[in-house]
Amino acid sequence: MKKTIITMLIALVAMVASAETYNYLKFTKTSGTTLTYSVEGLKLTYDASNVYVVNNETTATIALAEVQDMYFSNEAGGNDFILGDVNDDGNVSIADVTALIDYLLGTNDGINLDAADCNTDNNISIADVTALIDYLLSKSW
Ligand SMILES: [Ca+2]
Ligand SMILES: [Ca+2]
Repeated sequence: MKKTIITMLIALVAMVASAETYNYLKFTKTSGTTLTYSVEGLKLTYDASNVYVVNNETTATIALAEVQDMYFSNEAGGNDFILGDVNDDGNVSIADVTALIDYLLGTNDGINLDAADCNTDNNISIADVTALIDYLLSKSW
């Protein structure tokens, strides 16, 4: 019995040690998209409705109701996202234009920043709103 407990303790320590080597925290959302955050400077807080992710690169707000899974991984893999699906609901619509404009106005920080960079210049700006509207009208990027 004592041996079993010691073995379990060693296994536990090994798990903790290996957890420290993971480079990314990932979230799977109910919409099916995966969000990936580097653990560099990672700080996680939450309240009754949201989880707040802060690391050296970004800050993000994720609604708890939309979180299906949360896990650590060494796979960068980038974020799975649909370009233009700013509000991360699984499709690109006029609601994404609204979400993007709200973000630019500073009234909505809960958007998918990868999906919001519609013209893929690594910067979220009014040009992305234009690109998104063009996409909605033409259905091609
Ligand atoms: Ca959307
Ligand atoms: Ca952009």
